[in-house]
Amino acid sequence: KDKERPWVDQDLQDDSETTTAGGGGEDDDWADPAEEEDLAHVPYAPPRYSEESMLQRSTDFYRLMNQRRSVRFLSPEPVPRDVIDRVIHTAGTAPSGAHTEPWTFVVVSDPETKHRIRLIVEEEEEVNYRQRMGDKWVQDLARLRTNWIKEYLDVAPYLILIFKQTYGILPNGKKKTHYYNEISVSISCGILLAALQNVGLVTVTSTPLNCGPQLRLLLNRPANEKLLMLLPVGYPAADATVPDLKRKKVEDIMVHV
Ligand code: IYR
Repeated sequence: KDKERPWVDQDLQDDSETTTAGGGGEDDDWADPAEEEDLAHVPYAPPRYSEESMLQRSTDFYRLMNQRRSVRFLSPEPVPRDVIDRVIHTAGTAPSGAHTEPWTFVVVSDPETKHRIRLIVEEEEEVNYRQRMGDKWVQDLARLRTNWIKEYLDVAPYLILIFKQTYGILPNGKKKTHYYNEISVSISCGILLAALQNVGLVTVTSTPLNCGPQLRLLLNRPANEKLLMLLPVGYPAADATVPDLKRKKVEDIMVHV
């Protein structure tokens, strides 16, 4: 029987684990909280801005982020590796349940590995579009002109695969509970998207249905890691297009009580 796990968001279907797959885990595989060291608390005083400056900065950041679009046509032009490293460093500043930092960012630039990823994703996505998604879902996407052919998986200079760690493994081999790991890693993905936008790179938030286990094995990731998102990253192709979507007005997404 499932143990009670009140930190797992039922709506998110978060599958935080407290036992090994198959339910064979023993309670003594899990770390005792008493093993954690004491933690100092230190003063914190981030910068404070004038109200005028706050308004300007909030508008500047809105304008930057409002230019972000999901781009499916990428340029093969190389991107500095240091920029990718720093953008991922930034994603790792996200808050996480009990500061467990339950994320792994796998950066793929090797053309052979990118191609293997493409073959896995396209094979599954063809089944998704033809069968698993159903007519309604496929029709809802028709105007976005997406399909199972994912050229960007070969073309993009980098693929970033974001894995959530459903539990951690301490140096002594014991398991550590990763509270709210799905929403924690989702927040880090949001920060990653903002960091990419900030340097003029583009991506598309792809969530390849049914590809997680094969991609995990291809990339030699351990069983506690589950694929959450796959981001092809690069400059947009010179002839890139995007659907002419509009965003909701702030009045339509906000209620003030
Ligand atoms: N994962 C598929 C299908 C897809 C689903 C949604 I919801 C989208 O907004 C876009 C695509 C794909 O990547 O094509």
